[in-house]
Amino acid sequence: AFNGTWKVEHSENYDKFMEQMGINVVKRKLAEHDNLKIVIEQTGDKFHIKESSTFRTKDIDFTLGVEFDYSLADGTDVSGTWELDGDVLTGKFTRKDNNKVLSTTRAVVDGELVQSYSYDGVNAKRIFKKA
Ligand code: MYR
Repeated sequence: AFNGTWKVEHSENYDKFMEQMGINVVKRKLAEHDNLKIVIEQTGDKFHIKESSTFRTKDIDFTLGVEFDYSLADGTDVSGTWELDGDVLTGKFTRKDNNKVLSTTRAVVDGELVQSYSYDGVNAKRIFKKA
């Protein structure tokens, strides 16, 4: 269900979320228009993700339940896991600089990929349309 090419269509409360993450206003303004595109290829419990945006392109490989390292687009390093809860991917990532947790989910809702983000009490969403 997750497989395909997904392009960000709109975001909700993403600026506040990034602010809580400690990202400065200049980077936040750029990030609001990052044209994020993710290509997801799931094979069993293995995922290959190609991320591209105005900031970078990046290949990510992970296996459900297995911890991996990832760097956010602003350079913040995190480590954590994705799990599948029914039809919802649930990610729990810990920042290496302050040990705070960033929680995220991905679910396909009415043909759109909805990704939620939660950090330090602030929630946001990004909604992606299939390309
Ligand atoms: C992936 O599955 O795409 C890689 C792992 C994702 C880890 C968590 C992503 C959170 C991204 C939040 C970006 C906000 C910038 C402050």
